[in-house]
Amino acid sequence: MASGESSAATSDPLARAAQQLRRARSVVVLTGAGISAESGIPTFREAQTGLWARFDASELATPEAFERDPQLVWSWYAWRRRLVREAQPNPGHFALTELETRVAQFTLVTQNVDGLHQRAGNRRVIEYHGSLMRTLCSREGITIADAVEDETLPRCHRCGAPGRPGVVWFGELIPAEALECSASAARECNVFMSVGTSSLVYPAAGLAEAALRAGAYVIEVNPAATPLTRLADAVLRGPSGTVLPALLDAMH
Ligand code: BV8
Repeated sequence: MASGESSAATSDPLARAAQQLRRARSVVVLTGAGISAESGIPTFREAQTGLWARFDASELATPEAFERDPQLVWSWYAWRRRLVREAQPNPGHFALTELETRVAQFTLVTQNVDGLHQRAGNRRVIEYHGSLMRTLCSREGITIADAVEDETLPRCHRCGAPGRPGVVWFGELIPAEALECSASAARECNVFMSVGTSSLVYPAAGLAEAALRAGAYVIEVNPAATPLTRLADAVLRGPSGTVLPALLDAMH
């Protein structure tokens, strides 16, 4: 039943969502940049700050941008790594760590590359778009370093090609294991919760649709509407740092 925002909810959507989570054997949570916003990390589509304000993130996060100016793209990621190092997980992250202990089969699929879910203590995290914390050879794909913050463009010790962050850029394929594990978890879950994502980027945004088709109860947590809102069974309109702890409290 698609209750979404249009129909007045017959009961409090948070209470309904908590009831579904209490009963669920299998839960999938998909997170986006919004869950890290309250940790001080700008979301992907918000205007970037400072030096990077004049750049569009979705332009920089491409193989073409790296090909054109590897130093510029490398500097952008070095800046983001410094932001992430200075950031702390927020109550929204910790609520998902708590949720993982309450659910028999819990899968956290994150589009974020900041590693904050792991720092908050979640164990089963699928990094759908890779991670800032790895540096790869741009030619061979092997890992050549960890989260280097130095602005100097690193070079592969084997072939001399420029180093690149271990993230998935637009136009690049999602790592096969992440793709398959997330898709099967979405098809098999009782509850699918989408948190802090604009639901614009595919194939990640398709996971909620796959869960819906398989009969899952879909919850959306976001202060704003997204293309998923009208399809969701429960829409929890607010910041995840407030909504998720309240949801865990309501599950008692
Ligand atoms: C693929 C890693 C097969 C890097 C990212 C043309 C050519 C090629 C591909 C395409 C094409 N047209 C379409 C595509 C497919 C493309 C795509 O979907 N494009 C979109 C823009 C239409 N997808 C791909 O390319 C994917 N690969 O399809 O391969 C293929 C290959 C070749 C050709 C065709 C197909 C790969 C996509 C991965 C890209 N990499 N990130 C990096 O981080 O630098 S995606 C990027 O967007 C971010 O990682 C982010 O995860 C993702 C989604 O953004 P969100 O997380 O949702 O963040 P956003 O800012 O958008 O929204 C924040 C939300 O939070 C908002 O809703 C806001 O309301 C909310 N919020 C704010 N505050 C809070 C909050 N919520 C809760 N609490 C708060 N306090």
